[in-house]
Amino acid sequence: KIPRNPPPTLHQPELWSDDFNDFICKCLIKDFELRPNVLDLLQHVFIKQIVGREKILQKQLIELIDLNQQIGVIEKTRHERIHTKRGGHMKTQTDPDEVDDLATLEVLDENIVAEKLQIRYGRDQIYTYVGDILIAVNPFHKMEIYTPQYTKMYIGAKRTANPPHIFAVADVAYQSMVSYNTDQCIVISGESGAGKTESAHLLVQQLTVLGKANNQTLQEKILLVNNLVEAFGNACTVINDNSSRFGKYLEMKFTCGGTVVGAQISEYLLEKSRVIHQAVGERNFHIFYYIYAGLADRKKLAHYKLSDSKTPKYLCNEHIKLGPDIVSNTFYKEQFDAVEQCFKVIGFTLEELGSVYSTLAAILNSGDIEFSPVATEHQTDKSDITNISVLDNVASLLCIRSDELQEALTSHCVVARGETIVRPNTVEKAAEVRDAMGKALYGRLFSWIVNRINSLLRPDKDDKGLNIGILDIFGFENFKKNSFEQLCINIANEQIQFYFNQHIFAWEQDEYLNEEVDARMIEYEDNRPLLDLFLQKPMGMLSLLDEESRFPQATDQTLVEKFEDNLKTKSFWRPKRVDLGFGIHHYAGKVIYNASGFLAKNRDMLPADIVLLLRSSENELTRKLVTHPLTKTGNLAHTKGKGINTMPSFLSVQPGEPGDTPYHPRETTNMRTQTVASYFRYSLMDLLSKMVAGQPHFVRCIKPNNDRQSNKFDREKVLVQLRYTGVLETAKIRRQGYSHRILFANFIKRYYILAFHAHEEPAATQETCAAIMEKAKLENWAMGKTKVFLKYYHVEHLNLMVQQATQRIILLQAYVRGWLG
Ligand code: AD9
Ligand code: MG
Repeated sequence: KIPRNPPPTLHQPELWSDDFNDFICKCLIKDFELRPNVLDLLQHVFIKQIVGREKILQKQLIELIDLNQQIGVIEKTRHERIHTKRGGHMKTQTDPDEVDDLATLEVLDENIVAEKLQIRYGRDQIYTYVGDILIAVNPFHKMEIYTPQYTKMYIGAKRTANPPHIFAVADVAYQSMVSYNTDQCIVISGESGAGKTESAHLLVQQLTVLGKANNQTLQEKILLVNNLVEAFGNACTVINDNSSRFGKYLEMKFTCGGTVVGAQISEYLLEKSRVIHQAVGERNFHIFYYIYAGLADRKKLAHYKLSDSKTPKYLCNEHIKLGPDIVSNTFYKEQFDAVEQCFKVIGFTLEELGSVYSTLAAILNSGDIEFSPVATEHQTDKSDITNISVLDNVASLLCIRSDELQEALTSHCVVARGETIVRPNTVEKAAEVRDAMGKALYGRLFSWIVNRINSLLRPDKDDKGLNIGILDIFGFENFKKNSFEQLCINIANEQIQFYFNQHIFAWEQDEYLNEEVDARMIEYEDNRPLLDLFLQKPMGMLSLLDEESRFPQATDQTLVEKFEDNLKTKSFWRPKRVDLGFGIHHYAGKVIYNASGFLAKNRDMLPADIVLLLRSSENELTRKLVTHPLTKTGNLAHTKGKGINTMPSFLSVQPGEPGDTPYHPRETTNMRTQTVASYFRYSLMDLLSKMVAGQPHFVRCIKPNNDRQSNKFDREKVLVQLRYTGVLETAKIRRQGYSHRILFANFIKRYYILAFHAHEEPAATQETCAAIMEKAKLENWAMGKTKVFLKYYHVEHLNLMVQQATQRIILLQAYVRGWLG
């Protein structure tokens, strides 16, 4: 029976009579816990019309309750179905070997963890959780778990409803972004060949679906970005056929409502030296082989001055004799077509494409320029070019004058007491200049492509929006011979490990103390001393390297001696009987480096004569690659003869200007002091600042064997990785710790509808939060002084409740609106 006295006004529910309130509550509370929201619903859409319509209202309410019950039944069946499905062929709850989450293990030790992973791996269950962290063991074979059905299965699903999966990580990041209105950051780590890049692709794939791009083309473009930059930035190494030779932070841009609207990439530290030299058993960047085969296929080799019978020097490697094979390689041809397609879809013009190919061809041709010594009356160290036709080819491809190129390669200008003197280059020096030009052109071309992609995929509106960043850097490397590149790569990994530790252990434990939450402290391996060893100023390794790079007389030998004199820690040592060798005990193991070439690689000079010449090119792209803002100030005389190691102007635009990367440190400081090490340090800091701004999610890739074999699980190899990545400690802290710490006000803002009326404004206190948690029937959470401490599954449960509540309200509202016509 409906009581009389309905509320006098829509917005004054406090004036509603208690018995009317009670009645509605009793009707509705019976079947679901949505009392406040259903009240709101009634209040907003049809209470006003109640007077005189009690009979109709009664009927309609009964219908509404009916509908509500039906939705409840549907939800219940859906849940049961999912569970039965998993019980059927994925999971039997009683199976003691079945652990989706290592943090739930009764007994935690490294052997048990490795064993569980091995059992799962044997069943092709490559993903396992450690609390909220995902472990991905490389399957080394194609798996049928990335199909559209799987995509669908993981959208908005409760984590425990499905087996662990990389798509679930994408989903959690996406849902957190939308729910909390905060940027997210997914950090993928693991050694070379562990599966980081593949994981990054899968994340982008799932996120584009979640972000429901309203136009197909944008979705397609974003999916192609990775393929394009990887054609230029990846190469075959002894460890991985598709090894990333640069670090990549891909940010997917969303509106506040969660629609994907663009993407931006930051690239870090491309291994340019690979252009001119590859270690035994390794290859140059993929694109060189692709373009060679692709152009051959189109009978365009001659147009780009490439031979179909003689392999360019930069592609010859003592142990891989590719020879003319490249030309007929079908895989390369297909890849070339695919890359060209990527360029076109993303929006590069045909003219730009032509310039990109010319630049690549120019680099390949330039490697074949040969020099021989010329003895003249006064000088014996002059050099000459022996194959002028090759020189002409390079000049024509770069649209510069051949005689000027010859001049710039075989001589250099020195400015002494205001006078410019031309000095000849020795054969060695000329070859160095040639190689420096090849490396610089390639490095700059790569940056230009990335910048161009960024300008083409920048979101239309300049609104703040939200983003999810995906970090995929080169993995930890330990080769037979490790050089400057490996040192930088490993420092970057050291930094990422530190960030992980900070998040998982340090900050979490600090917070328990501050908030007076009772939790046992977990010991972990802190790699801070190592980071200090590398990055500290002025006595860290990179600073010492920079200092030494400034002395013209310094040699790689004096550099290692400097290291030895200044780096007094047990993580650094000089191995006996290794010339120029030094050892570092990284978090991931001991690596012996060879300092040969460190100074030159760090200085990374491109002679000013070459820069000036390239700036005179008739090709717009070539000019762009070397245009430096210094020309605008007319300040070039200072650089003449000294070499320029600055970046091209398209990288130097101020933050916020369209078309370019947000910063460039090299422009702001004295050019002569700018080195690869200082730039590297800067980019590392920049990367970290981006990462720290978002809420992190971690994916830890594990390589199950060194032979790239599927179904082979090398327990020792996995144990080492588990040990150095701190998986065991992570499991412990995840089991007993609280991964989410939410300020009272934020917590209440998000979850109050689970326990309060929509119009209520409960105080931001411990009591309010506790009321919500109790209402949600959750246990094992903790209350701090200012924050609620939750385990990851609490958050999941709460979010699911909110989501269900909203969905149900939407359905009921639609229904009620239907009555109202
Ligand atoms: V490096 O540090 O860039 O050298 P990554 O990026 O960690 O390395 P990558 O993702 O390139 O490794 O994976 C190496 C190879 O493992 C791939 O080329 C695939 O052949 C294989 N792989 C990795 N993950 C998967 C997967 N989820 N399914 C199938 C995979 N194969
Ligand atoms: Mg990779």
